[in-house]
Amino acid sequence: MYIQEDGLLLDALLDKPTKGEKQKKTPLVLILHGFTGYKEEPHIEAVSKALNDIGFATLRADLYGHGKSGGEFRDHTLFKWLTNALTLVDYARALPWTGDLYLCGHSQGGLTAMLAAAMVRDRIKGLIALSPAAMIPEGARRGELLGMTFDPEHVPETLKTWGGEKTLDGNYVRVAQMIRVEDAIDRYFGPVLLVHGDRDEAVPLQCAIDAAERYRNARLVILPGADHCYTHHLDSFTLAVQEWMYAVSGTPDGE
Ligand code: FER
Repeated sequence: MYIQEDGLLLDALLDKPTKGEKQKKTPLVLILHGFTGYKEEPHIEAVSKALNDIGFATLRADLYGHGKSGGEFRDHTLFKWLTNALTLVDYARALPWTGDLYLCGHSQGGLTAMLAAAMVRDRIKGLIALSPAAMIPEGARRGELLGMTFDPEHVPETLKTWGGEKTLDGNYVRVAQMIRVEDAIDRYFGPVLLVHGDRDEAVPLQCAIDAAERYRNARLVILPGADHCYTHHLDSFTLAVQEWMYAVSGTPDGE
């Protein structure tokens, strides 16, 4: 299924709960993948299924320049991902059967969800930030991204991703330099779950610790031994999400 944003096609998957069709309205969680990620990654599929299993519908989409959606990887920016998130929120809200809406994102998608939550705070019931890459804006201002350094006052035309396999336009950096994560955190008052592995090789655990401290109503779950995508810890990861969802939403499947 494709969701249109102006001329852009976003390839999306909408999954209904495996049980809990009793109630009139079904709560829905929008799930955003990370940098170079896509909606069928194991940890994205795992959290989607875990939510479906306890009565939540999920909407996953490949974001600009990723997966099977439109746009080139090199041209993606956090601004573009943010407008994608707003489009997806509007799409979910317009479905006739949707009840409460939640935002969930992993890494750069987690940062995007944090920014979007501040913008649609009146429209969502909760925020789940998974290994959120909240250091990207400050890294862009300092000239430290993707394991390399550059002059932040003279942003390079292009940057290479870690292995050098992908090219990213300098506009990615210029956009990231404009974003203030603290402002987004301060503008969101609702409940937040942060999940982060203490063996994350891509995003420092400190990102989740700092965010959890600054949010008014946050719970932080640190997964011992887990890497950036919870490779060998998918069960403890999804259990943490389910437990928080039960606590925040009551029991959508009526149990
Ligand atoms: C970086 C570290 C991590 C970075 C991006 C990420 C653009 C994002 C990771 C992810 O979304 O999984 O330096 O620079």
